[in-house]
Amino acid sequence: MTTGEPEPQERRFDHAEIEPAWQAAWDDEDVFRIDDEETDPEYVLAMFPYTSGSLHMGHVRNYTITDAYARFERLRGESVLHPMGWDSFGLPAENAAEERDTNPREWTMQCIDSMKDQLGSMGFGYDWEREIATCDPDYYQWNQWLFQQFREEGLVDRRAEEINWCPSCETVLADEQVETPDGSSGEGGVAGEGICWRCDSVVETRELDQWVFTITDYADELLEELDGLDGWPANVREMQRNWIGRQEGDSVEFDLSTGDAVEIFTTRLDTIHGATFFAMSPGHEVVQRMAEAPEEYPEVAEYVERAEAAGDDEDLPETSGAFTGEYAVNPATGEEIPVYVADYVLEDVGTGALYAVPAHDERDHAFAEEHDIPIQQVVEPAEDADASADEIDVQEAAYPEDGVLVNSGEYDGLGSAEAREQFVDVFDGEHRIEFRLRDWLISRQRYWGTPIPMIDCADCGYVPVPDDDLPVELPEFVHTTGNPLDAAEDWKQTSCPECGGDAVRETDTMDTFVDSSWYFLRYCSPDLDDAPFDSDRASDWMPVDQYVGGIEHAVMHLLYARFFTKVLDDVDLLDGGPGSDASGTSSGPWSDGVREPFRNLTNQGMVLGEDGNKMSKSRDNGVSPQRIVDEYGADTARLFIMEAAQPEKEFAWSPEGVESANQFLQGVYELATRVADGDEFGDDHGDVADYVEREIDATAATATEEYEAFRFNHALQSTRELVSLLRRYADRDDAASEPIEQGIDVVARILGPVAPHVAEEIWSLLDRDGLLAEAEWPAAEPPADYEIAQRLVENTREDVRDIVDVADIEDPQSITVAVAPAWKHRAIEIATNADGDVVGAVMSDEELRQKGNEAADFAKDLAGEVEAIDEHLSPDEELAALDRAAWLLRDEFGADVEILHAEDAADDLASASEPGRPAIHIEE
Ligand code: ANZ
Ligand code: ZN
Repeated sequence: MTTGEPEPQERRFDHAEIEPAWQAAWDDEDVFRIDDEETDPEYVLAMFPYTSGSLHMGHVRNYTITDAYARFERLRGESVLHPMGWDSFGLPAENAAEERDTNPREWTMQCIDSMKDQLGSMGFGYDWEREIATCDPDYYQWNQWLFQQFREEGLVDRRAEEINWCPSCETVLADEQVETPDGSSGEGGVAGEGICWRCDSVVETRELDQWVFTITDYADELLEELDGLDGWPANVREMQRNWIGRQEGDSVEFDLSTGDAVEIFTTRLDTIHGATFFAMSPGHEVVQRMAEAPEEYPEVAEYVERAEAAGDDEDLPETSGAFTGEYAVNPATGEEIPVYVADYVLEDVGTGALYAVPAHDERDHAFAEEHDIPIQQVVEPAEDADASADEIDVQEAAYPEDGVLVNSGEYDGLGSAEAREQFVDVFDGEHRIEFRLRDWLISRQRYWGTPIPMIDCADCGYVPVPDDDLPVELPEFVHTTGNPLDAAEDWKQTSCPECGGDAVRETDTMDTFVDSSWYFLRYCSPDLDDAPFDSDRASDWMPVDQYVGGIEHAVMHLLYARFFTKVLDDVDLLDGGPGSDASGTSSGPWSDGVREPFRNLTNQGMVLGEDGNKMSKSRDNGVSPQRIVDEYGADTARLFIMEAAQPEKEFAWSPEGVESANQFLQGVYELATRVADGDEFGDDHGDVADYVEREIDATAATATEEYEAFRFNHALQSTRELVSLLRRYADRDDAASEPIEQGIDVVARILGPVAPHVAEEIWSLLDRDGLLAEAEWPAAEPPADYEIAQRLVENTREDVRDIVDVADIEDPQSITVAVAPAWKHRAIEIATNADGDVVGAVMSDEELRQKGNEAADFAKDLAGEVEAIDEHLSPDEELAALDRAAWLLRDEFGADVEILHAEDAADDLASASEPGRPAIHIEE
């Protein structure tokens, strides 16, 4: 059988040859193009890349996932929208332009060219007709137009905002662009200490007039509709929930000895009798006024100065603060309590002022201990609480739970919740819902972004640029230390659209998160020149069915995109979702129209370096995708990545893993060439062939299920198992070509989404019609009784191994396997249906009673384990399953194998057999 076999060399594929060839073939056939007329295609989207110039492994992983899924859906007959574009505005382009003496546009365009090549060489299939770049005026004019829509809708504001200022980038940073020195983001923003996400400089605060989108108008809906996003990871929803940070509480006024009435916000109005001090943030206006009178308030002035400088050179401890010398009257007790300025009171949370109850709040407790302030308990555990009243010592630690009021005068004995409800009225307060979410500050004092389309006129104030004058295009780039738009004098000077007088253009550009908040809509109609997108088509094609990208976008990008989608619905650019659906949310967010952009979300895990650390330049543990493609080909890289872990999990790069992926693909290819050569195999279709064919069907079924669930690695694992079975089978003397060809055909189609070039190559070796990329997914019915038969075979093989082991058999000559007699099957049937008296039920059967003691003993055994009895096959089915698998035993032990019905076996063997557990006899 091995005569005339070609040299192994010739049976390997050359990735450098086949990959570009198949990429060109897909292109020629427009495989990835989707027609505008298509209705509701499967929308598969990867977060578009920032145009840095080179793809890293994180990109490759992200895009392999969506490409594999898109190809899978296409094979299943879906029309699939899988577009790609460029998040191409942003500061790095400006920095690069400075360093390289070029301009941001040129640099960005070069980056796009090169990244597009790299994506192409990975074999990713996009509809390039739909390519967009956010730095293209055809794109960003719609940012400007949408800005005007938002303004007319009352969602744009210009106000003095305390901002994070990076002195080295000379730009405002969003809170999320300010990182804590340990690398986490979103915590170092205004009033915290933090460093710039790009350059690591220490961030300062400044006050500046800024443009904002009032996203807080949508806070409630953004929060509520998270519940309906059940295709999103729970942790992302939780992060959004925390970011929005809804708090329900009350505000109450306290009179201060300064003469001010200061409003506080509390979620625990029930504890008001226990307030032992009052605290305000360093930025609170009353405190600021004190700080401006250092002769009167020297400690306040000094502390405020320290707090404002904090982060520059020193960090303030959590419990830092200063006594103001003033007192506040507690409206509940009439008592005077000392007023402090304290850093733990945040300026932009609530009202920036609070009454503190050290007995029931941990931060207040820590502060009270530090400053020797009394601690007064006013809540004790309710009777049904986990803790009992005498276990609680509030001098030691705060008791923060709800409970029953004590030391609260006439209100003693009242429950916390009732107390809160009554106290709002009693203390003339107001019930309030507060959000942590701030309005979205979109102003950036940088060049490489969308110019905000406003004109500043001395007489008319800020006037919008009329739609007809859009886009406001960026002027030529100039090298300067500050904002290049400020230096572009000719561009800046313009006339007022209202009065015609001299006026200047706004020189702020938009946060690039604006660009990415609606790009998924532009893909629906990328060339439209009279609207940002075709509303009908977008309403039909949206939401994105599968959105895949990094967890670093879990909060801002996803929240902003959700906000945009809701506003676009409200201004009738999209066609109503649940928010405009009178029947409310009971029908879920997807029932009708589009008010949420992303139905299913996957955050791919990190690709770590070989050393298990995050890949980074400084660690020098990065692996360049280009190098892997050059050495092994895109398919190998893609397969390795998809086999390494489920999409959400991180994994470490492994050269052995890459090697193994490559060998696997070469092995499949080699087997395919043997089938294609045609003369090697016979056509004798025996039991073994049946076994192989069942495995092929089972693998197709598993792959379908696992691909659907985004567990590509599981699908690939069973494909590997099938391939090794096919190879073992192919090496047998009695191998028939049909099952092998069928197996390779199915393997090619399962591998198609992940290793598309090799799969095409095999497809053409098998002489199939057309491109695999446009073929059909294999039928995925698992064979009848597959799992139970499989379990029987596995258990039997395991038992044989045990016997060989225990009996110390060196060279087994024959193995006899006897399946249980029909009567035992019958007994089990009766036993599982009996209620209560198992032995009675079994023995009342005429046929079984004739078996006498043997049946009685078996029935007794059954009685003890009737609950644990597994589903099992009939004797004939058991025999057939074992017959099909007999060759596995034969191969493994080099022995003759005989599978018998109990009725045909020796007595002792027959009586030892049980359904699901055949008896085994081994001869040496
Ligand atoms: C009195 C009180 C008593 C509070 C008590 C709590 C427990 P969480 O922790 O999410 O429930 N707060 C109000 N404004 C603040 C600000 N600007 N900076 C920092 N903390 C502020 O948050 C609600 C509580 O945070 C509020 O309820 C307030 O303290 C504090 F036993 O008021 B509480
Ligand atoms: Zn004017």
